[in-house]
Amino acid sequence: MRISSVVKYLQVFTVVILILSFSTEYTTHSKNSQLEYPLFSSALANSLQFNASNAYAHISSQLDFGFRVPGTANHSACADWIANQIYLSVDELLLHNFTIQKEEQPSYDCQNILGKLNTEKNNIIILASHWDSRNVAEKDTEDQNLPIPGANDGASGVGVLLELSRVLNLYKDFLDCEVWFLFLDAEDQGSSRGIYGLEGWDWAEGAKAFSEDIEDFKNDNEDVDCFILLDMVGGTYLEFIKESRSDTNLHEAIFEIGKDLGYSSAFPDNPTKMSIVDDHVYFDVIGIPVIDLIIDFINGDWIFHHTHEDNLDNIDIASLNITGRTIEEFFNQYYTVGDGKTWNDGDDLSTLNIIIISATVVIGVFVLNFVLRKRKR
Ligand code: 1BN
Ligand code: ZN
Repeated sequence: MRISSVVKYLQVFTVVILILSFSTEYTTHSKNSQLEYPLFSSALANSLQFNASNAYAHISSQLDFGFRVPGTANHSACADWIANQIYLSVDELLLHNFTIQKEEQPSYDCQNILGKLNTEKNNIIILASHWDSRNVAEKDTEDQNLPIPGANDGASGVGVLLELSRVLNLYKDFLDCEVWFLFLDAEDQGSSRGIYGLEGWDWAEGAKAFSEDIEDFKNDNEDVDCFILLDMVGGTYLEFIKESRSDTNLHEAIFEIGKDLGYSSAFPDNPTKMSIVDDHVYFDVIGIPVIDLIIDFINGDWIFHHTHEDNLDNIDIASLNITGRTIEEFFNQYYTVGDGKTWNDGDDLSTLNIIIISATVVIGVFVLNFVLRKRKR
């Protein structure tokens, strides 16, 4: 056989190997999407501890304080309540006080609330939600300048986090991570449709302030693995989106767990893609893998965003259950002592495999080519 033919065969072989290695990665993904999901909760979901009735009661308690708008007595009373509640289930409670003062406007006292569980561990998972409620109802047809209850937009995430803190505290000795329960203030007072919640404020002011000071809250030997934001997780017709800044591996891991638990309508195969300014943005900016578990509040079926009807009537306890159990199972699968799994190595490993195989084959072709040419001479 002539040398040029051998080299040609090898080149074809290289292309075949490359195609095969890419298709291996593809089949890993498509296999998952061929699973059949049960219509209702699976046996696995039923074995979890998250109690959605507790989360619902926490939402109701927050609404009892009235509107949680910065600068009001309701706001500080609710902050104290959240701090007391989270303190029941964590090792350490830290308060991050900050002020917001926009030109010509008064200064507002704000507070992020941080509960730390398993402080002896060095890898941190941040579970976050905003706790303030919006001062205006710009999307309502009436009383646009009056505040909204924020049952879903604010209180739902807090309710789920408080219940998750109870559950994770139950089996904290089996978790090989530290968990931060982070309640962020001043998320919801930015401008929409030309109307500010509080004059001149940006969205996610509390997250920005905390991300700037995060080093004051952690030791040098600690690292944040990921940041999971729960925002509007308790409404009827729950259907999560793929937010553009959300880490792809983290998003896939959480969606796969949700589907495996039987929650395929909340975690659809082809989620709506959207870009949303929310608390997670500032944690992405400082290099932490993030996910924003949020609905399509613009074109989705939950139509009460920034209206007076964002109240308890439009909360669905099933949605709280879906969100809480999915996050609980995320800890079971990825942060249980001895499981050895991480949510962020799947695709990286496949990519590494492809690079190694490709490099080996290409180098092999060159070496063979070189040897055969030498022999010919
Ligand atoms: C998201 C949830 N946001 C507030 N609550 C931010 C936002 C609201 C961004 C409206 C764009 C439009
Ligand atoms: Zn909002």
